[in-house]
Amino acid sequence: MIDISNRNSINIRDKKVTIIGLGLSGVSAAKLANYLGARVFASDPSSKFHISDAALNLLHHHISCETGIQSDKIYDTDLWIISPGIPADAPIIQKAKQLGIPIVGEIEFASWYCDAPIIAVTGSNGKTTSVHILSEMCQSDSIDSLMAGNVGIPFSERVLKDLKHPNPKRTFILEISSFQMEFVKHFCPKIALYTNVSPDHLDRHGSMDNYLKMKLNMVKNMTPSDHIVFNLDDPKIKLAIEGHCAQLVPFSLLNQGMTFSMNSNQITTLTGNSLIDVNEIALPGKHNLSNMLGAATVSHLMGIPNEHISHLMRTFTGVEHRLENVNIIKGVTYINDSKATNLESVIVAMESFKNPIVLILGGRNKGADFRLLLPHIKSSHVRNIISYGEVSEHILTAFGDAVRSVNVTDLNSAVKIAQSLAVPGDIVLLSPGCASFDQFANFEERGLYFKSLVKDMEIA
Ligand code: UMA
Ligand code: ADP
Repeated sequence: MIDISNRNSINIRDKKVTIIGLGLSGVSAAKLANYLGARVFASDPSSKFHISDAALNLLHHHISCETGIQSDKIYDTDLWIISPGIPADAPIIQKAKQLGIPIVGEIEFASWYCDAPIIAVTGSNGKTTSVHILSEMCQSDSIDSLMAGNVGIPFSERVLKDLKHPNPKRTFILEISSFQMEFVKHFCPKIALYTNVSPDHLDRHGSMDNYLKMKLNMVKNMTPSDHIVFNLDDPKIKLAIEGHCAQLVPFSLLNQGMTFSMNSNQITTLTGNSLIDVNEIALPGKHNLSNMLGAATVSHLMGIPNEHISHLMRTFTGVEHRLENVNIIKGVTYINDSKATNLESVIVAMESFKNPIVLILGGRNKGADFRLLLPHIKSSHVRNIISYGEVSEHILTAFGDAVRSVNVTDLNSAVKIAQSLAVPGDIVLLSPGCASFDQFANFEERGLYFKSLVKDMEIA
């Protein structure tokens, strides 16, 4: 077995390394391990086309693979690198543990070969938006920032590129999910950013405590010279990081005395000067204002000038599938918020609009209690709810007679009903509050399908 107890002396050359899962993370980790001289074997029980295709790709790099089965060859190894989709309680992991095989996640593995500073962003919502803002905000003459991680670009892929073509200005901006922090040993960002924590992925982690524990693994190796930037308005985060040895730097929409504070319509600096008028910020919603403050606080720590921070706030218009304005048809505005896969993001979406909303919820439930939406539905401008997919019956039961709701089988029918219910001035909001996997490969496919349905309306 490889001794991974000391990061600086880990050596995988000529060692047997098994990659579990041949998705994005697995393929990139396999290529990185192969480049570093390990004898790599990759395994994925799926025989889906993209997995066979990934295996072919690896075979071109002389990396051996198996797909469609998972043989005992996976246990003949010195190290396991696992993909984030594989839960820690999977039987194969239990067996590997019994055999004493060291197991690390893909982010942990890649971090062994990265000496560039890492800014790691996590939270239940706002991660992707924040890493996109940060990767632009933190560009300067001396910093070449690059995003990776849960945002869809494996960290291993980026690290391998930098090993081949070193860049002394590199800073990594990593989006980190709770899944990616299940097998962490040495991973240590220079700055960690916590956006918020609300119940999510409870089907995977079992309880809120476990979910939070995974989120905290991200900072477990940080020292007093590192910084944790956190949302002071989120009591769970505040409590969870209290007493951590790293320097704690809060941001807040509600409290004064922050690096950047809210003063009526202005964001002001510590010295009381105005950074920007809130009305000049391009992204809608209070939640995005919070994301901006978090990113600005991190950027300040990185030495980015205030003029550059405020410029970014003025010009950053958002990320696809997050409150994305698709089109206005016959006076009705269609919004694609397909990335809203938990209730917290549905709540902020509902609260971002002042016009009547026809809300489309649906997909695969991740263990959420939809009754928690009721007070927010009442206090926002939601007029109708259409639910579709696997969760639709569950939603109908949860809401009872409390709101006007209809349930249908699929998104196509949901959009048709929404179109018939909406009148000029209304907003049709796809903010599903669930995973997409019952009817789509991922939230992107769901969002693109929604946009194609809206496009068809333009033509009709
Ligand atoms: N697999 C097994 N055994 C299992 C489960 C899965 O072998 O028990 C195999 C599957 O057959 C599949 C492969 O593992 O072929 C897929 O691996 P994966 O699910 O870990 O997915 P990747 O393609 O490696 O993508 C992962 C992240 N996916 C997940 O965490 C589920 C991507 O985040 C991330 O962008 C990518 O790594 C690069 O870092 C996606 C995501 O949905 C966007 N994340 C969740 C979220 O944001 O809510 C956490
Ligand atoms: P993540 O990567 O954490 O899923 P995204 O930036 O992709 O976060 O946004 C996902 C969903 O959450 C979108 O619907 C978005 O409108 C909403 N959202 C973004 N930032 C926040 C926040 N700070 N608090 C609550 N919801 C948010």
